[in-house]
Amino acid sequence: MTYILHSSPAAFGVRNASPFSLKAESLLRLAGVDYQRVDAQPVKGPRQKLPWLVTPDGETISDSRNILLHLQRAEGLDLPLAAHDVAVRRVAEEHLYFAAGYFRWTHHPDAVKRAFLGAVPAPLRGLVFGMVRRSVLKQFHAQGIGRRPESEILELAAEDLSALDGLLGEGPYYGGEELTVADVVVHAICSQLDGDLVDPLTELYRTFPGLVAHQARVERRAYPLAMDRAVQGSSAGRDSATPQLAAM
Ligand SMILES: N[C@@H](CCC(=O)N[C@@H](CS)C(=O)NCC(=O)O)C(=O)O
Repeated sequence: MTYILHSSPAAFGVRNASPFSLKAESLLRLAGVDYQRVDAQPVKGPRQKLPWLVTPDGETISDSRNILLHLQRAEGLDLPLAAHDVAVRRVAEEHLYFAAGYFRWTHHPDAVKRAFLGAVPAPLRGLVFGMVRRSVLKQFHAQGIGRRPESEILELAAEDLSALDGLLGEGPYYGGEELTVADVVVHAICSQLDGDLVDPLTELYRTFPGLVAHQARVERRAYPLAMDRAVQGSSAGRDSATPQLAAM
């Protein structure tokens, strides 16, 4: 009776290199259910996006929000909404996410290719990656972030981070003493900012010590075992070797 999470691999010092997949994985951990991770390509998913989840009954659930709803309904996941939960999630997932993606895909295409398309045979890899990258850059253009100079993207990201930091306040969580959905979402995005491939954003992110501490706090809640936290290069596990986690 195991869930199968189709998601990104661990890469760039992040346990799961897609924030939406990392969010889904944290939710599975917090729900306390058994799951296996499978590295997958978005194009194979029902909505051509990662993540998707196959339940022990064989039901396929796309979208991290639907995964949340399923775990709340079917597994009794007890994760309330913070007062400004939706606002926090939208800033993180519908804006800051694109800024992080922009730097990753424009500054580090070779590393992205290795991480996401390592399983594609070498002669085809460049071709496939070219197609995928063009489609991703088109999304950045359509969303708007891809039309801005980098200085402006950084200004907007600073606004996002400042808003997330302000709403967190003294914390320790967005729900005060209570862990909420917003915490899991912010952790998932900030873990990507803390990774290796979004350089100017990483520097910016680290000027928000409240968010950095929050990321580590949520990491400890969702991945409490020392071995769980050992992801090379991430602030959560800098002192440990890279483990093989789930299906990473
Ligand atoms: N709303 C979706 C967003 C999922 C999403 O954007 N996933 C990205 C990876 S982080 C993806 O699969 N992108 C591939 C593409 O757009 O082609 C969710 O919450 O699961």
